Amino acid sequence: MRIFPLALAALALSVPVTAAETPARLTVTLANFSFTPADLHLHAGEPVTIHFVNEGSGGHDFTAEEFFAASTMDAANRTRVEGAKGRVSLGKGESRDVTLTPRAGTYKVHCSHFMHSSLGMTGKIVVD
Ligand SMILES: [Cu+2]
Repeated sequence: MRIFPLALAALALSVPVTAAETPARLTVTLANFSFTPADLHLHAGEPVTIHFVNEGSGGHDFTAEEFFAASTMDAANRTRVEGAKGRVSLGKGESRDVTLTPRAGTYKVHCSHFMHSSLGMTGKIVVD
């Protein structure tokens, strides 16, 4: 019966990983005055959930009109990015998840609050 634990281990390894069907998940932190990470690298056609969290002392947003317009998402997620505005607005301490499927391209990101982009709230998204 010494082979039995090995057989069990082999069985465990062969079980399909169901997590592959759930979207990849990443976090973008908004702060005074930065996005972390500032540059996102996503895979075209692969669903992803982006968890936006505002750790700043006031409101910030993640504005990427072209990125959100080019991405595929359902109506609920489209609402979370304020439709055509393509923006995730968060008050101090707020967070929001957006699930979408990105399209290939390079997109600019900024915070639309007055002066925030000049203070460092810019970034980019590369999808390939
Ligand atoms: Cu800001």
